[in-house]
Amino acid sequence: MRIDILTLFPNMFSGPFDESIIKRAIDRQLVSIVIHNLRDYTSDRHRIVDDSPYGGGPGMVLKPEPLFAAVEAIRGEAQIPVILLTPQGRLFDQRAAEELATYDQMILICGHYEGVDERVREHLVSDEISIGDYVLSGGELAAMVVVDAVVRQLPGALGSEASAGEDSHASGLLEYPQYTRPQVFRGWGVPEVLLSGNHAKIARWRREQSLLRTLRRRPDLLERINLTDKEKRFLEKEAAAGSR
Ligand code: 9D3
Repeated sequence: MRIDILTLFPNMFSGPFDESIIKRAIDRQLVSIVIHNLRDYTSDRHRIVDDSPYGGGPGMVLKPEPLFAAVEAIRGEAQIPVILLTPQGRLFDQRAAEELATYDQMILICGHYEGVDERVREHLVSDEISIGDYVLSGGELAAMVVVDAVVRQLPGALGSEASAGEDSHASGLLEYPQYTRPQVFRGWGVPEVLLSGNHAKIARWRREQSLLRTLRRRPDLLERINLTDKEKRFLEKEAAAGSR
């Protein structure tokens, strides 16, 4: 996979992509990530990328020319998804990450200022993504979140220790509690079942803990997954107990 990122702040991307899973994926040539400074695609003496909004109002708007020039230079004649990171986009979730992971190439545009010229949305962009309902200063951090979530889906990115399908959000449930040594820390012990060596019992306990945690913290997630009848009865019993 190849990911091109268009930004006014290319320096923001040094660091996050140089560590851990993304670095390994780059080293293994599962992905190549190319950061482009939008200013390099201007053609005026002052390298201007933004201007005040027609009709008046506060702030600045990203001009269309550098964005069109950059996208056209990258894609040539090919049809490649062009994704704008914007607070007005569709909410990014695990399903969206899995969908983007099927692409061979994509171009991410990081917005800034009050926004981008609407003609960019209408005639250049194929998809708009937001990473959540909070205000960021620009699309750069959102692009890094998207890249991280997508790259770890690529076959081979996680190495032998784990597979992306085991992620809690891939199962649709929150993760069960984890413990490691020491067995007693400041007087706090570890659940007996985890020390029992009874793997069937441990698996059952973990599944119940995942279900309980999801019920209590993210009941919205339960509506989107398939539970066995036994699991449904367990949760109904717990939901009734919890409301007492
Ligand atoms: C002045 C009105 N603002 C809307 C609340 C405009 C505005 C705010 C923040 C315009 C751009 C931005 C910068 N944010 C992003 O570019 C962005 C973003 C976000 O702020 N939250 C969640 N996801 C994303 S993706 C890109």
